Amino acid sequence: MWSNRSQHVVTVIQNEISMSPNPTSQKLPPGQQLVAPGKWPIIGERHPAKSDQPWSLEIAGKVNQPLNFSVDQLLALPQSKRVVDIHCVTRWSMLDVPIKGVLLVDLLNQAGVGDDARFIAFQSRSERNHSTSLPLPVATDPGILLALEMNGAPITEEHGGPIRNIVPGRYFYKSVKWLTRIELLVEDKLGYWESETGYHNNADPWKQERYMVPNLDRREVIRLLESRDFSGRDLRSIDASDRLLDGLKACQARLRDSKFENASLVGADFSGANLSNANLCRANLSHAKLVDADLEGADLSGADLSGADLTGCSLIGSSFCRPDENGRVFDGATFGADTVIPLDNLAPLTPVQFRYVESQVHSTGE
Ligand SMILES: Nc1nc2c(c(=O)[nH]1)N[C@H]1C(S)=C(S)[C@@H](COP(=O)(O)O)O[C@H]1N2
Ligand SMILES: [Mo]
Repeated sequence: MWSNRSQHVVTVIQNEISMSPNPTSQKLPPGQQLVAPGKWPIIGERHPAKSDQPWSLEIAGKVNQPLNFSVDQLLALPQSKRVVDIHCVTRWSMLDVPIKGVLLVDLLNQAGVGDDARFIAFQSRSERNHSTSLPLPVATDPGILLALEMNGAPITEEHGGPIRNIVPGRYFYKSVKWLTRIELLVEDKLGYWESETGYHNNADPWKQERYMVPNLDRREVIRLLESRDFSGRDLRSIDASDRLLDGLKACQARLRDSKFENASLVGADFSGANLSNANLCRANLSHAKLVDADLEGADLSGADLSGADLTGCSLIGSSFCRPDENGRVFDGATFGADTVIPLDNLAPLTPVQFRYVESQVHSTGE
């Protein structure tokens, strides 16, 4: 009896706590500050590209039925309202901004998302063809609106009118102004800020995913990307997924816990680098030098290793394929006749991994 009662009391208290509005401090991600009321900065591009054509929004790519809408047609669709918090990577935030527009999922359902679509790109009608992208599961969150109104009025041109996508829970660079094209993709296509400036491709403000390298500032990241020289540097936990880094110099670089998923690293030099626990899935490492690299716990499933040199690298717990429960393997790395991987190096692999690599090296190499 008594214990039941006290449980009941506890439940009520918890409900009260969760239903009271979040205090500002709880809604402000780390490292962010509120803008003064009514002061909404303009960041990045200030105007759309000049055009004689009336505005249109296209849904294209991996869809069953490509679609095209005029602004009037979008306004005639059911409109949804949301109240969102906006967090810019340059550390300002605005809380409780009312927005109104069309639900992205409504348009996607109308177009029919193709079975092979995994990413979605949002493209602006702007001079530099500004764009950004998201994994499809993030984008189909019902919270994502294609906004036509903010703060109770049509979006002004400088803030992205007539229409911009608003992605709650990500830094504001995932919300493009002057949205004109939505493309469903099989492979991710890095957006403008992500590829030019090294902004993080996931952009979660609660994890402070600002730049691809934690603890480097914007200028340092730009310089790093331009130089393509990571040699000797401590770039632990860098996220360089999907990036074009052919010919990268990364001798002796400290790249523990890094992500190079799907990155293009043709001819890259990782000699002596620490790549322990790195994610190199589906990376193009053809003709890369991995001599004496530490690849312990690294995942190279689906990587292209043709012509790569793995002499002397440490492979404790490394993966070159994914086994399922039945011992079958998929997502195997590719090896070429010219891949150099001495059998001695393979000893620390698990039996499944060892068998996979050995079979590949023997079937292709002499
Ligand atoms: N077309 C376009 N969209 C863009 C940008 C841009 O430069 N061009 N900048 C992004 C960034 S970094 C931010 S913070 C917001 C800024 O939107 P605002 O100018 O309306 O505040 O737009 C995002 N969308
Ligand atoms: Mo931003």
